[in-house]
Amino acid sequence: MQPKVGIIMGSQSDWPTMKAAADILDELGIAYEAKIVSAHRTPDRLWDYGRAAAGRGLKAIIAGAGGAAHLPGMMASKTRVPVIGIPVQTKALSGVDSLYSIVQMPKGFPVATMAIGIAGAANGGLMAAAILANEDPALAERLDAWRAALSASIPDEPVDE
Ligand code: RP5
Repeated sequence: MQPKVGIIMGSQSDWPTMKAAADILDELGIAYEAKIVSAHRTPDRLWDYGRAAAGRGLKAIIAGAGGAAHLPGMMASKTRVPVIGIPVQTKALSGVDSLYSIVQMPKGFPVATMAIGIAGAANGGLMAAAILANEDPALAERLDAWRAALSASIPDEPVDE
């Protein structure tokens, strides 16, 4: 199936985080691809990916990186496909470095920045699903059902554990 969402990350070491986005897309039946595209180590790959993204039919790109996390912003500069940024949690600065690198985009090239780490990656998958659901009624129903199931799983009262 032609991928509708691109999941890209700066390194193999980002995959345990970014897999949370892939898991959500799997749950919702959304076709995606996952690629290692580093702003620093493979800049030509980044450029080629961004140049081709819209023409290949990608509707959203979920881009995760850690530390000096330039990947989401550089990708946003290269394509009009919406870029969702995932700040990967780092050892040195706990991902605050990643967050600041991704969120502080100059006017003109937005990156929809999620929370640091796995929760942010999962929300990135949900954000991509919401973007696609605007034009896909069947997906909209699946997303509504997913959200309703999450709400239903929350107990009314706490228990001693
Ligand atoms: C970034 O540097 C990557 O996104 C990763 O989060 C971080 C560390 O990469 P590795 O040294 O683990 O490959 O470019």
